[in-house]
Amino acid sequence: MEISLVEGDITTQRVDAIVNAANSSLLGGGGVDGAIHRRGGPAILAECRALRASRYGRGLPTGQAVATTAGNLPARWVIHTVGPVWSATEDRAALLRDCYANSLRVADELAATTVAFPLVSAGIYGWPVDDAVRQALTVLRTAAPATVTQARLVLFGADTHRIAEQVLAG
Ligand code: AR6
Repeated sequence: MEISLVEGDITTQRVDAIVNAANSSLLGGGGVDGAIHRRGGPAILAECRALRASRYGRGLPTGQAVATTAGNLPARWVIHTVGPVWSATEDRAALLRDCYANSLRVADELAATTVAFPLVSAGIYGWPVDDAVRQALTVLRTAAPATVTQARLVLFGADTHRIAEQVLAG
């Protein structure tokens, strides 16, 4: 799988699936989640509500992923995942890696070939940007998905993009 880093807004990416850094409620929020629902329109929220009324009555657990339509976005699907909140005292990195691994698994189930990821947990959930990039790359570099051939990590803002490039370069 080819991995690329781009600076930009995930809602404008022309890929099969974009990943949303959601919360367990699946009912929207700020950051990437807010932007996706705003630009994608009400069809996304309608499918999220249906998921809450069926498979995910208690919400989507941290580390898991589920797909909906992408509504009016250029992508075909939104894959919602829930990152862990950063903790200085507890190592939650395995849950953060689960977000990437499970999102890729869902993308494969959809037969997607191109997927764009935001830097899950690195905004409102407080994860340090450099380590968030490291965890993302750890999964993306070792993954061997069936249909996904391109993974794009979309970094919001020049500073975040620069840090990600440094981590990628090792
Ligand atoms: N495109 C790409 N990246 C973005 C965009 C965008 N349009 N907007 C923000 N980012 P966050 P989290 C970056 O806060 O930390 C929501 O309320 C941002 O700069 O979106 O997982 C949810 O409902 C940061 O680098 O997600 C949850 O309650 C990264 O995306 C909670 O926030 C992730 O920041 C999830 O927090």
